[in-house]
Amino acid sequence: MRIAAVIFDLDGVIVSTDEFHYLGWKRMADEEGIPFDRSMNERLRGVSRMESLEIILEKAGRPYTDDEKKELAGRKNNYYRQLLENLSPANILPGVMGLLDGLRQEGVRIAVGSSSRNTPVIIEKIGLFHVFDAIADGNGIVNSKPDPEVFLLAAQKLGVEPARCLVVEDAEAGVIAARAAGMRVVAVGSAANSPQADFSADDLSEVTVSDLADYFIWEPIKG
Ligand code: B16
Ligand code: MG
Repeated sequence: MRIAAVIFDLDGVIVSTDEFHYLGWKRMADEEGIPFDRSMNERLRGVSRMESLEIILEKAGRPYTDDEKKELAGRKNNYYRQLLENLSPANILPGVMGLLDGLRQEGVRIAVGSSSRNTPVIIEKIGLFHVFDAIADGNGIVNSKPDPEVFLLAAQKLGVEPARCLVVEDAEAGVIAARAAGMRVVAVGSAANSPQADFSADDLSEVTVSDLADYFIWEPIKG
């Protein structure tokens, strides 16, 4: 199947906000006396805010009420938003701009597919708002990755059938979501070498449009 669009995950693919998520959760967990470390954090990649909290609370010494859970998730989000304050185009990860430019030159449509409800503020701060043809994020979906909903929404917004979309992901949950959407997958970072990925790399500085052309055939949608 010929590829007409590439859908990029945000945290961990376009920008390293994954580290800020970790620091926000870690601060909240420390305050609550809940054990939390970087290996547990790996399970939160691509997973929604409330589902992430439930994973952290597996290690809590007591049950939390729904109101308490809302407060904990809100507190973490405030810490996270403070860390986002200083985000700028300098935080765009290596290789991203070159790949976006190369895809544009091929006439391939580009989108963001992220579980994050903070996607609009992040894309604005890194100066890429004008660059994407569509943005699908946690504000527009009910089910987060590994459910395919966010990627199917991105494809719909792009006007491209799912089988002609390629997803770039750093989370195993995102790789599974992309496959469930019937899309091809490039896996980077933590998801590199995922058995379900079509192509893997440590990061996007190692991936050019011509590297991908050995695996995927570009065919822009006309009009
Ligand atoms: P928020 P992605 C995901 O973004 C993150 O990987 C995940 O760690 C986070 O919990 C989720 O967004 C929700 O984020 O709290 O900002 O709504 O990787 O799908 O771009
Ligand atoms: Mg991610």
